[in-house]
Amino acid sequence: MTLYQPFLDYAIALLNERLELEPYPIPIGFESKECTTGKGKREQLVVTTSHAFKSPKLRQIRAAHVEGGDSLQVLNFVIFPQLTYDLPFFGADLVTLPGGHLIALDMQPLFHNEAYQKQYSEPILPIWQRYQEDLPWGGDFPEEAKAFFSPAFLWTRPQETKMVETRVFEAFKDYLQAYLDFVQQAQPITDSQRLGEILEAQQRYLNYRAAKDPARGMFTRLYGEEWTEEYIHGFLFDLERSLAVDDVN
Ligand code: DBV
Repeated sequence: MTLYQPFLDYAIALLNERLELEPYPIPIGFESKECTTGKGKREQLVVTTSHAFKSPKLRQIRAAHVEGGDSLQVLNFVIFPQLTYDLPFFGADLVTLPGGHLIALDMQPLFHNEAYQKQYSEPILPIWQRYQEDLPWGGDFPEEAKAFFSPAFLWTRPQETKMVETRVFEAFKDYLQAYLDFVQQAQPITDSQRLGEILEAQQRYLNYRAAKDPARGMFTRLYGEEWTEEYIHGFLFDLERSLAVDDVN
């Protein structure tokens, strides 16, 4: 069973349809990584594949897809806009572990002021509202992570896999389409103070995600510390590295 493959297929097809998509480099050795866990009857192959694209307004569109049987399925899908747009990040963390499903879906804001919320959260609230009955608030959430989410943050722990295949999939489609509407409308920022604020907000977000990546433990157990740290800093959250390269060139 690969629960999140239809999500990934849908996302790539929609991005291709709506954007001028180009490939984004995936470091050698990170396109696909496998290992086996467990012994005897419990032996299980775990495959992690990476997918990455860019478009004129989006610096990096990337997905990490972990497939390890019924009790380990993960799709972490994030879009990082170019630093010349004030667009939010598109963030999807779709996680299935032995303990159940955990779903995070949001347009993660750069700023928390009223004007920003009006532009990038309010239009999403009706979508968020449509899913509250079937996908209610998932409880327990790291306090320090709250700064990185919007009022339209969909955070839920569905009991049934069927709910993931139906309502979560619909919510994912709605959020991604709404995000691409924002992208379509976005105009480049030229004010140098505003550009500075955008860079700072992107760095704050990226540094937090790289430092606190909830998948660090899982990846370290599966593939070792060296591979995991390189995956996090060299691919999943690569803004610092890509800025450093720009400085040299
Ligand atoms: N999460 C990632 C990446 C993943 C990933 C890059 C490639 O950011 C997977 C994989 N998320 C993943 C896994 C778990 C979670 C959990 C494997 C389970 C960890 C475990 O239980 O061992 C939203 N994801 C979570 C949790 C949250 C999020 C709140 C619960 C864990 C916890 O309580 O800390 N997504 C996560 C988050 C941000 C985000 C904190 C912050 C900006 O975008």
